[in-house]
Amino acid sequence: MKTIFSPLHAGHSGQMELVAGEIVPGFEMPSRAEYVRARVESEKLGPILPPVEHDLAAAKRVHAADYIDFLPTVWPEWEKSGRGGSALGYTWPTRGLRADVRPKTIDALLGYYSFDAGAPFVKGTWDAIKSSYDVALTAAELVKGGERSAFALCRPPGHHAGAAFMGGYCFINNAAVAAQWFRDQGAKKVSILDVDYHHGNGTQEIFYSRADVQVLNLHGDPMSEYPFFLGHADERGAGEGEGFNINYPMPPGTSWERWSASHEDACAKLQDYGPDAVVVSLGVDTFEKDPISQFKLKTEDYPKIGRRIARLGLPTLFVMEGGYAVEEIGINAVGVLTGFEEG
Ligand code: SP5
Ligand code: ZN
Repeated sequence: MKTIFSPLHAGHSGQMELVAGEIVPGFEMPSRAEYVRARVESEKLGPILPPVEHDLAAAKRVHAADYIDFLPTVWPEWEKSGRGGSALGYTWPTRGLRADVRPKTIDALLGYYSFDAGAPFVKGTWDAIKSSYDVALTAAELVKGGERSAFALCRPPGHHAGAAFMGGYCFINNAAVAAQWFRDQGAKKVSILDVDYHHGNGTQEIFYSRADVQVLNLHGDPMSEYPFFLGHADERGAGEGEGFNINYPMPPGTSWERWSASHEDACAKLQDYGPDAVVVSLGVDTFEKDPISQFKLKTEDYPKIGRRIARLGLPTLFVMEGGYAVEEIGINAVGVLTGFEEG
């Protein structure tokens, strides 16, 4: 399996985040991608190739054009206003406030285009976002070109980013971009299988009213887990999309037995749907030692995930999402991929 990777991810570093009432260095750090890249090499998964640059048209197929155009302006505007640190909003247009009027200042716009304070910008953030997008599209092109699978080693991740908002370490929804790109290239149906510990609220929002992209999400129950306000089992899609969004919220402490039963059910529903391609939102923050998560998957479980996905027998694009136990992130993520290759 080929891996697409860009060193430009590393410019997105040193950003701060709010955890338990304190501002701390972000869990979503450059070493994550470097550990995965190193493991791809040491396991000899296959060649590691740079991305091809793309314009932003494919991003605007799933995101609002004004949102995408805003992203490269964030850091220059932040600097112009005399700040350093991390560019973050602090006011959001929640219930009772107006989201239909686009404000003008950088602080207001950061709030307008986000759902939390979890997607900070620093100087190199836009270049990292753009490289992550290019990584996803370049890997998707390999699959479209006839490869059985490809690995988009994206950083920053994407599945919390919605049509017009960032959050949860995510800016452009790489998996959603790739799924839409497959559709635009002639795939009739695409499935997104999101195995990240957190609910992929952005992916769900983007495809919620559509029957041509099935979205299956396995995650910590939002009653007690981030992102809290989406991801319940009764969210099944709307209108034509009714029945094509499927959520598997699971309680804290979930281990392989329960998780794999949900995964089995998701894979059966995916197979019934019969897509032309599968996009896997590959987070490994389900790991027992993950510092921000509550599931109990073990290193030995990850190859089993890959083997099960391989049994679907479909062209498969793996897109890197979360995973914060940095020492093990490479072992676990590449474990899924080597399991897939064996399966
Ligand atoms: C892509 C992805 O995995 N995004 C996850 C964003 C999670 N943001 C919320 C982090 C909350 C951290 N709570 C820490 C509790 C530590 N005991
Ligand atoms: Zn996650």
